[in-house]
Amino acid sequence: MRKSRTRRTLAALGTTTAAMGIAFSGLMTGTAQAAIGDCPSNRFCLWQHSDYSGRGVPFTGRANAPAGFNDAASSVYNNTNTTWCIFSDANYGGSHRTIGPGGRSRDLANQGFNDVTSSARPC
Ligand SMILES: [Ca+2]
Repeated sequence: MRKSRTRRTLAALGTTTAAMGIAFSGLMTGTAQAAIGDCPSNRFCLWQHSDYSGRGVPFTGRANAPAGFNDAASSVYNNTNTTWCIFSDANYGGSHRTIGPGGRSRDLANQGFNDVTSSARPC
């Protein structure tokens, strides 16, 4: 029950921010209980900590990391049908890692990319 209410909240946030033209669709809520299932369909999601925990940020399109989230991502789930890349620098610069459709990493340290991501986009 609690989870479905959270999903509706996320959907509402996504609609609001999309109308403003922001590429990431609002912050996922319930940070203490964040989970991979909180990543909405057709979103590319980053989390502050490993195992899809801590603050989560769902992207709808290319964007730099939002305020307070630069060099913070420790896990990732690509809940889209498109390959995405995460970059070590803003504006899709520096080194990158590729996450295929449906791909995930529960700990970006395994890819040598913990607390590194500064931007993300389909690639
Ligand atoms: Ca982190």
